[in-house]
Amino acid sequence: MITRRAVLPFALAACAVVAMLSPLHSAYKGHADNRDIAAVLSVYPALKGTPADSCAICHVSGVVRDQASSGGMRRVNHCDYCHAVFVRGKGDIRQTLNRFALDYLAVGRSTEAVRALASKDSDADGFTNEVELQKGTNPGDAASSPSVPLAPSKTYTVAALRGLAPVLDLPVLVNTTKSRSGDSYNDYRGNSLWALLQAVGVSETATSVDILSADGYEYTFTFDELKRSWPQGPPVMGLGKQELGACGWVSYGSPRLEAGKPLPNAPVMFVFEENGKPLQKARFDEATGPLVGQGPVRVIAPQFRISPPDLSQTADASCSEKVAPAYRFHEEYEHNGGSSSYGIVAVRVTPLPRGTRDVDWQSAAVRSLENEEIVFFGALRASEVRLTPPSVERRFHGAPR
Ligand code: HEC
Ligand code: HEC
Ligand SMILES: [Ca+2]
Ligand SMILES: [Ca+2]
Repeated sequence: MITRRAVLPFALAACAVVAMLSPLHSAYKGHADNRDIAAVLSVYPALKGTPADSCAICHVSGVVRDQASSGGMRRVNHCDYCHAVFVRGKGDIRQTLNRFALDYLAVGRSTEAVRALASKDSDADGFTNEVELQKGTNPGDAASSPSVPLAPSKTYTVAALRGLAPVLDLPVLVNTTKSRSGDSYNDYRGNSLWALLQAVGVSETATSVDILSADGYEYTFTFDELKRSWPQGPPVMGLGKQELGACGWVSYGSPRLEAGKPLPNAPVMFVFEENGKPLQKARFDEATGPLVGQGPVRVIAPQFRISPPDLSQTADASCSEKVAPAYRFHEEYEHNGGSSSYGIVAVRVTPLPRGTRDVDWQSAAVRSLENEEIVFFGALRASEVRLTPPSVERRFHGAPR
């Protein structure tokens, strides 16, 4: 599984320059090569931090095979779609391209290509590519255009959100692939995401959610995954710095760990406190680009398949020799660091109601972090608005504007 913390060094260097100019939300920066985003932004610099500044204007989301979900298929966001089809599936990258991207490829995949396509209507929805980029709709998807109404949305302050469902307090193992912060057993206070979605009011047609972070990271959970409380294994003690010195990679922040005793079952949670301390509010680090801090709300998703902590994928061979084989890096272990995303600003409940499109959560991302707000949009039940407690701050845009 892919984890996020590890940003490639050259991506870092490139981000530093951009971030100093403009510490805004922008296309996710975990990849070595962002030349296509750069081409779009060099023609439209004012669109930095808007929906045009995303891999999604060219790479599609879709449905992929997944034995674990009911029906054997799952709907995934554009990030996971490419990782499933192109990275893990070793398929053709062109399967991930929409009609705008195919035109862009055909005319040379360059800044010139973006210019040349300005007055073309690649997806034949009646709006030119340039108008769509400027209005924040997708130039490669006919279902997204300025004439399509926004999906229903409700905005909550984090404080109000917490009050919508019982607060849980659970120790969870977070196993990362190659994060510098290692693996951890911490106590988390938060709400079951499924309980929150019930309180927000999701429609019967909804099957999954995309969790959207301020830095453009997207992660999809199916409702089947959210409904469950997942069994966890007993903690594996003795893998910290105390015992293994520089090779130690596991932190034991929870005071409730007992060797041999399984951790309690846990659902996927929206979390606001770790080991008794509120999460530090995420912000964009002007020097490096990526988000610093995880709050005010992050996801903690327990492992869906129990596996013990394992060394980082990039750990030194000398460290591997010091630990039992079961705790050396195992590709096949579940690394739930990638599903436990943070700096959350929006939740897309999918599939969107027919004839509606994404709200612009990107342009609002920095403000959402500052104001501690989260917008839920997509397959929401309009009738639920009246049922929401009066303390809850909300807006509802269901109708065409
Ligand atoms: C303006 C359109 C556009 C945008 C924006 C865009 N891509 Fe692409 N991408 C393409 C095209 C076109 C290809 C080439 C496909 C081919 O080689 O046939 C491609 C190819 C790729 C490949 C395959 C390797 C390669 O470079 O050919 C990866 C990986 C990729 N894109 C990731 C991303 C990511 C991640 C983002 C967002 C940070 C992104 N792309 C944004 C159009 C785009
Ligand atoms: C069109 C293909 C494509 C899209 C879209 C795409 N990725 Fe990737 N992703 C890749 C490929 C290829 C790799 C492995 C090589 C690399 O890091 O460039 C990768 C690797 C990663 C990694 C691991 C980096 C590391 O150092 O191990 C993360 C994290 C990641 N992607 C997150 C995302 C997120 C978040 C999005 C959406 C905002 C996204 N990706 C969209 C193709 C894609
Ligand atoms: Ca169009
Ligand atoms: Ca369109």
